[in-house]
Amino acid sequence: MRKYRTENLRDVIIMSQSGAGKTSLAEAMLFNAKATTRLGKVLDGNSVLDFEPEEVKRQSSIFSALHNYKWKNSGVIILDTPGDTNFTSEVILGLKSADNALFVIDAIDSIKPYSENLWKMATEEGLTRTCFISKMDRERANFEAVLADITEIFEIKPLPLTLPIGAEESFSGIVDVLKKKAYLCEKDGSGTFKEAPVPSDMLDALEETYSKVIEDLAEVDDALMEKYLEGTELTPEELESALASGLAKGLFLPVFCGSGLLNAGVQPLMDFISASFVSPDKITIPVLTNSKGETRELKPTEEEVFCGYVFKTMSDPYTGTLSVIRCLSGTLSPDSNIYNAKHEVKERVGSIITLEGKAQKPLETVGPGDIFAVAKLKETKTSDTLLGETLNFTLPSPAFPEPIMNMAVSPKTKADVEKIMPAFQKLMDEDPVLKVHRDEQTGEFILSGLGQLHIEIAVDRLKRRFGVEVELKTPKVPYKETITATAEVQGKHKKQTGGHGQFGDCWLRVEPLERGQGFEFVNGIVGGVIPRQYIPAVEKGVIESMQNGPLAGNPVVDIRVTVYFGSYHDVDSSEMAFKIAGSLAFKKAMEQCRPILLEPIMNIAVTVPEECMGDIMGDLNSRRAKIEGMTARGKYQELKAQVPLAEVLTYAPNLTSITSGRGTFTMNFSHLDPVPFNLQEKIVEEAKVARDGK
Ligand SMILES: Nc1nc2c(ncn2[C@@H]2O[C@H](COP(=O)(O)OP(=O)(O)OP(=O)(O)O)[C@@H](O)[C@H]2O)c(=O)[nH]1
Ligand SMILES: [Mg+2]
Repeated sequence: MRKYRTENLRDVIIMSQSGAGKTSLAEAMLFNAKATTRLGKVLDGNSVLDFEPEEVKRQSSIFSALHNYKWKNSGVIILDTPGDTNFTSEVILGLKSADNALFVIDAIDSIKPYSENLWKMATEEGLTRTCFISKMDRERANFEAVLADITEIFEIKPLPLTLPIGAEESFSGIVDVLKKKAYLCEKDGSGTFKEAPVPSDMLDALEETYSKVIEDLAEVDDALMEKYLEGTELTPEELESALASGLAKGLFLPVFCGSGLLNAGVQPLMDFISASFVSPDKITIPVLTNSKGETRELKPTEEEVFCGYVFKTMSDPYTGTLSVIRCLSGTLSPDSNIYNAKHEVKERVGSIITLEGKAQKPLETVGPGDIFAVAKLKETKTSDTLLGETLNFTLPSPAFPEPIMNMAVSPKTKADVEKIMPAFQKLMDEDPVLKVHRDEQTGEFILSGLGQLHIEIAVDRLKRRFGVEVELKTPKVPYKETITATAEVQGKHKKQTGGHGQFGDCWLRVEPLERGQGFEFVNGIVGGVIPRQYIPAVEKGVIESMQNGPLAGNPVVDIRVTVYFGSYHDVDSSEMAFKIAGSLAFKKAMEQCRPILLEPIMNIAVTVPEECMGDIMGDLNSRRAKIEGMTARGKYQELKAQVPLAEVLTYAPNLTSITSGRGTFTMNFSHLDPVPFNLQEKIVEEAKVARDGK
């Protein structure tokens, strides 16, 4: 038996910028439906949705969290998502689990840039969209201003279905526009309300809104429009069906209002979710494809082959790894086999559980629209497609943003060094945007994420979940060294006191090459003054010394080394002796070749709203950037520049603050350039201090 039938299910993702009141609203919905026994509060740390220690500490969501409730014959599964830009991947993946998006916009801050981005994502994903304007009880709450922003920024007609009675301190309830009734709400969080006459000062506004809403609803359907134009009243059934159909087509944005914290104005939204949100049997499942480019279409029915999408992976300290899955078609029961179409392996399903915040409860059978978790799948990762038959067809995977913030992480103890890579692997399984690699030159582990907070949270989890402690540092710049003059020098290694001696003697010419040419070794020996078998040893000596340049210990590049003269000893010469001679000669030559430091120059492309362009240019100029050009992209401008890596190691938080989160950038390596002399002196000095300190 399934918990809810497909047509009665509603899968809802709650999304918007941070702090708008998503979790508080979700808590109120759960409480009203008696899915929880008390109204959880984010600030009190007792929200069932913000249950992870990192979330309690920050009083804000970091991970998407699931719960469900029953309301008027329908089962509603909600996914509360974090509104911080650092945790965008939770939303990108969450969008794959839901059919309906609930935007929570607060009546003070209205629509910030990140909500605008999220709006685009939900629209592209084809979810229905509804809005709840929260915090009507707070100072400076302005319902009308949010409606205006919806029209302008979301570019959709708002359809206010409830209006607030009063605002700020005097907020006392809501008016249901279609029913033309007022409800006064208790402010004790209990969710109780009583019907009251519509306040006289709201009658005009109500009539005006009512006519607009009816007109917008009539536009959904030609037959309705005809009736409306004839002046015939539309029946409640007609209005309800027009609401559902207009919502599904995205013709308008139904708007509710109230306070999540006070649990006021929430029930009309819950009624609407049950009555009008799209159920999982009405959706079109994205077309599945295989490696040959063949396609397969599935229907969202129980009779269809099972198809599930893994939109979340959690490592639970008790259950182990949990794969959280949205069922799109077919059914699945405990103790069965499924096929991972991405990795082409069979997986064994043990028990099937539902997640209610952090609580887990067993489920019998799951079908279309159900969201459930399965423990200990061996090969399954986030974004995989699971099928009921051995078929290699997969659902499209979403694109994730590239991580742009890099930090060096150094393990605190030796034990931590060994645990670090497996622990990172688990973190990356949970969050597909996080990346870790080891920089070959500097030897540092580099952790990359979307911003400072993303990385800090990953490090917190590394410690709490896997007991690995690390320190965060700004990554080192992988400088290189090269030369600007030619030198010819001798390197002689001679130890001939008693017994078998050592003798190697070579003359090297060391010359600069063009940028990017790397390293060339030339054998210019004539007449066998150094026997052929010792030449590779000389080269080896040079290459070894090149790893540790004379200025700051960086690799030396763009040089040609010619061995053109030398001498040997019949008995005492050896490969080792010539290697040492080669190394000695090279080091001596470097002193005479006027070495310089080279730094990586990056291509950077920054996309920002037009009005931020001046600040962005000014900032980049102060970072020694060379601006290359600008192109318009809608309301945004893309600026291309070349900038030294040293200046943009921590560019991400800076860009976020200049553009209030609306800017994005990408960056890749372009070439090496000499470091300006004054900076070179500083870097050389710092390297010397670091070397002497060791
Ligand atoms: N007065 C008032 N405060 C609210 C309301 N809703 C939320 N808050 C407060 O606003 C803050 C943020 O609320 P959350 O529910 O955590 O917001 P969120 O959208 O889940 O935020 P993120 O998880 O960071 O994306 C908390 O301090 C809440 O107590 C409301 O309707 N009225
Ligand atoms: Mg939250």
